[in-house]
Amino acid sequence: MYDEEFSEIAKALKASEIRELLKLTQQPEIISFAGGLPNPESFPVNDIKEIASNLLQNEGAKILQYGSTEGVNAFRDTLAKMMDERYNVKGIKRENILITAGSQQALYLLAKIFVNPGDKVVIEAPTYIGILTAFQSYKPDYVEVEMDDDGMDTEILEEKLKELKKEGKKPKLIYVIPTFQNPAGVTMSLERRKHLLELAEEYDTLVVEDNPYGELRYSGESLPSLKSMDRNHYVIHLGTFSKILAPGFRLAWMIAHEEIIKKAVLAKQGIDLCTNTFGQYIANEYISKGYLERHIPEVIALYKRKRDLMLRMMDEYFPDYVKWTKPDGGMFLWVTLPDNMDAEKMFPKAIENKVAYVIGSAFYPKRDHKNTFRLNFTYSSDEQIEEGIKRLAKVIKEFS
Ligand code: PMP
Ligand code: G9A
Repeated sequence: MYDEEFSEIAKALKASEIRELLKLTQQPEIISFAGGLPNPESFPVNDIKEIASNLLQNEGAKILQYGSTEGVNAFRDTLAKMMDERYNVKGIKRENILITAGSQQALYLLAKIFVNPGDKVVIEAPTYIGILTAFQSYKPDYVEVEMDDDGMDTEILEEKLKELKKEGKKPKLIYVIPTFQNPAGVTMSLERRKHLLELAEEYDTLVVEDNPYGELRYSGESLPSLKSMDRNHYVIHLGTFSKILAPGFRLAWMIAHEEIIKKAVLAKQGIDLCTNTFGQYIANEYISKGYLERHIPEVIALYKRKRDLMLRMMDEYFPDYVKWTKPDGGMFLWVTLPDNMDAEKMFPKAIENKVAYVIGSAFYPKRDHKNTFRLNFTYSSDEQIEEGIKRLAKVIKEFS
């Protein structure tokens, strides 16, 4: 229907696997390890109620008004301070920060301002489904770089950059989720972080550091963000409140060179004029009162318990021909079945057994690597994790 009316871009739009799965897994009897949902127990409802009602009482007129496209100034200043004090990112000014409606919107803005059809964009393989959705209308040509337990293999990246250079090509962006990657759960080592930045400079290519999970570390040593090591404005850093406060706010921030922020602001003006002002004032208070600093350890304690439980259950119940990553943080782990098993074909069996995951091929632009899938360990209750892993182990054994 409406074939004559819909644009070429609209005709080419495809649904995000995760968004579609969310509908399916909302059935209450299914235990879902699919969506990357925070646990609702982690939402600080009472603190937000207190802040919102004080704000409404004292500053109602201001906080309900339209705001500037860049974001509320006081909030941007708070974020600049937070980037300095919490993340050791120095020299950030208001002008380097754009507030976006989730980092999903930041990804969309980056596609809009950087990508022409056929431009090379380097991604980790596997990568976040949402970048494939955000970039789809801009038709990039993806260059996939494999990962191992230390994140993106930068030796392979170097080879690929060299090959491209020989052909007279240079990628527009290198997109990475260096810390507790979605979907693989792995973290890029310090050596590779340094190497990646050296390559960015040598090949004069921008790096997008998407960092929704960096605060959620349950074990191991913390590592510096790429942005904190970036001396020459090669890194565009994306942060979000979705996983440390609540995704319903749709609040995130982009940090980049002023000229990039200016262009992204122009792109955003045509999309939504500005990000939700009320939410920005609430989040600003939440940080300024020290609530965020107090809250993050609570989220970490909850998710550490869930990660440990899922790993323990998998150790006990999964057959030994199945392999999986052991994440030090974040929300996901990545499961690899033997080569001859197809997690896509197994999926209906999982649903019959009332348990869900995301098929791994959805995280690859070419939809290969069919023997893999992703599990989320943060959303389910402890009882659901125990029962769900037993169900999944049974499905795998019956299917193999
Ligand atoms: N990037 C990555 C890697 C993600 O995992 C997510 C959410 N799952 C997002 C971006 C988008 O998050 P939001 O729009 O809620 O900030
Ligand atoms: O689409 C969503 O709800 C965000 C979740 C992302 C993910 O599961 O990776």
